[in-house]
Amino acid sequence: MSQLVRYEVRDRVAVVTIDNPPVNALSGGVPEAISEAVERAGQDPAANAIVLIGAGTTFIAGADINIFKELRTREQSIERSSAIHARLTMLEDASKPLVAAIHGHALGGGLEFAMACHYRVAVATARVGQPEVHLGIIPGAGGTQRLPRLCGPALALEMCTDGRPVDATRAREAGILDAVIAGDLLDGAIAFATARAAANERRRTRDLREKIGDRAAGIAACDAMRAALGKTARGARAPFAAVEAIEAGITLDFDAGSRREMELFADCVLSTESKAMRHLFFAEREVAKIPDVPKDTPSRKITRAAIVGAGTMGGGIAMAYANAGIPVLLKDVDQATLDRGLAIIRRNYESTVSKGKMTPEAMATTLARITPTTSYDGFGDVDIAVEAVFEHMDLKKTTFADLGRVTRPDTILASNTSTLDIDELAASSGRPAQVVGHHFFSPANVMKLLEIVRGHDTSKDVIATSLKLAKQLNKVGVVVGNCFGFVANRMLAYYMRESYLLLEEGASVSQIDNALTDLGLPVGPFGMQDIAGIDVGWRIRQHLKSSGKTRAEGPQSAVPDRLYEMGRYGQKTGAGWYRYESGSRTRIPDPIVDDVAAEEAVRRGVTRRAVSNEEIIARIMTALANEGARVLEEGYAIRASDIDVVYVNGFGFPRHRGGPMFYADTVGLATVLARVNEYRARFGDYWQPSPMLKKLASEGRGFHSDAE
Ligand code: T1G
Repeated sequence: MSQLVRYEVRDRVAVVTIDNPPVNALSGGVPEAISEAVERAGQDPAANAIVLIGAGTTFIAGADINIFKELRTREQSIERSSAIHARLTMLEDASKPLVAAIHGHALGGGLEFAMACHYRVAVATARVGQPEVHLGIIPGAGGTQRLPRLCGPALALEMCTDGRPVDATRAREAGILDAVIAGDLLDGAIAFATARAAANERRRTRDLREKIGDRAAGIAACDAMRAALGKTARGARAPFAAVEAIEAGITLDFDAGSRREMELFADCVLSTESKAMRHLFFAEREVAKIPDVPKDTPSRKITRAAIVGAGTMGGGIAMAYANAGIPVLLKDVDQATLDRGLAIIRRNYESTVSKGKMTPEAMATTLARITPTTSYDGFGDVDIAVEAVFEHMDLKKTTFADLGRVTRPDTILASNTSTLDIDELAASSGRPAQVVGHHFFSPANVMKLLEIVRGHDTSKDVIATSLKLAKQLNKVGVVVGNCFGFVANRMLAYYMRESYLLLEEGASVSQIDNALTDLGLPVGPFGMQDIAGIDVGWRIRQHLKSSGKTRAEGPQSAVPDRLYEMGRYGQKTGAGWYRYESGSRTRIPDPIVDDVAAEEAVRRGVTRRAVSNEEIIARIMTALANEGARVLEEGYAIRASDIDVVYVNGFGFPRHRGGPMFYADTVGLATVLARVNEYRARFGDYWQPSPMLKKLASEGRGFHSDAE
């Protein structure tokens, strides 16, 4: 018997334990060893029943995602799926009651193995799910056929299209689980299995059809889900494939439905969409690995925090801490400013409660964790103090000098600056080793990204603590270097430069935004700036101008500054790149902006022309990739995949495109380089190919050379 699966008989029940740390993935050899053990139990006179259980922290977290890169052809994928389907059918045909005992997670292939068992029991903290769409695939081992047989089409459609796991209570109520075990899981499972054996009961999931119910109603549920996905999937294909497979389970028999699932799975697993999303799965785990900050670097526990600045960002950050259960002081200069900030926080929670995503009790408890103050009293007791005042260097330096004075010597001092020099702030605190950038993205209580900006003297334990804190705040922490705009905003400047120039050349605001939303972004460059505020960008440009710098080389379009001078700051002033009816966030194209763009084109001697959506995407994505290559070669990002994680979690870059660097690989770096050179010839020398881009293109490699 392989080391990956253990076999023993306890109380006349064969216990088959999967032991493939860290998450009992169905890596090579595991499915085979499970079948062998179940077969052995079938012939073992000492056993009346069988329990399948996971060692360590979880049941089975699914197929080993690494294996998918071995799949090259549709036929190969279907052949592999057929083998796993046959294996699960064999389990289902076991001659003795087979019970899956679930703790931690039963995800993807893990839940599929459990559903091929005759019964499923779990501890109350267990979660079960089909998260395959997060990898750009669908369940490939019968999940789309067995799940609706256990819980009905509606929940199966929900679970297979949003990929979120459900908790044990809901799974029990829905019929996915047969029992929730209060005490020891294995003892409970053995007792459950023994009772089934005594009653000579075995139930094959594939034989069940009752829960599938009325065929027409099932098809209608599929159509309704397709309609809903039309609004939410933003171009991803896998959720639609999951609906199609479930529909096959409703309209066809088990074998035909399974066949359809295998075909749809094969199409998905070979797609660029799936490669992009699998890339991100591992990329979001790689970000926590910092070459010179080993996993065992001591980190501190963050139990109390303080935020300076109760504006949009400060308020959102305070909510992120309070949501994570961490009491937080929220300071601002005077009561009126504080009250304005608190009112926004309260409104945000009330809106969450009104959507049924939070109970009024939870809102009260969470709000109580936020203590407003106009003084530094209590700052001596906090483990971290976050500065979130106006993006103005002198104001921030004063704040850091204060924080260096009022907090404990070991308190971490973090700045939410989105562009300014962390080392300059660190110097003013008097203890640079404790200073780090924690750049949140607006709205800070929602956006997943936390850019952890490492200063020259930031200590390793502050970095290790920041990474752990990011997880505690339910964020994805990415460690980046200290250059102007760090990674996210430094590259964004090129994204915006090309957007402004394309506007002057003849594209419209909505054409450019629609081209990016068609690619899968939640909002285009202009819609995004209207949310963040045109005044924020203006202030950063003024700061740079004061030191003779610009955010990106090349022509600086005056259009955004002119909108600022016209008082058009975006949603907050009812007009920006778009105009907005009072109280509405619906973007209405405004010809005034096109007029300003046309005037600036004349002023810069630009001939306006029709611009295609293809050119818009090519220019913007090429600018992002080229600047991303510079960020990498200058060492401000550790890996290209870190940049992808930054853009996916900070700006909603579509996951099914993998991020700007992965996207560039799918275009091909030779093409990206050719485009840089084409634009240099057409627009000017400010288009300079990065040496890394040239090198990789000449070697026929990608930014993720180890990628599939
Ligand atoms: N395959 C390979 N490696 C995996 C893995 C998997 N399924 N799941 C986790 N790992 C690695 C991960 O990269 C990390 O490695 C370590 O385990 C710990 O993970 C046939 C086709 C279970 C909720 O999508 O959601 O089944 O960085 O940091 O926070 O139809 O892991 O340490 O080197 O995430 O405690 C479907 C994926 C597969 C679940 C635990 N299953 N995993 O979270 O740990 S497709 C999934 C998770 C499939 C079938 C289909 C989470 C977790 P390293 P971690 P965690």
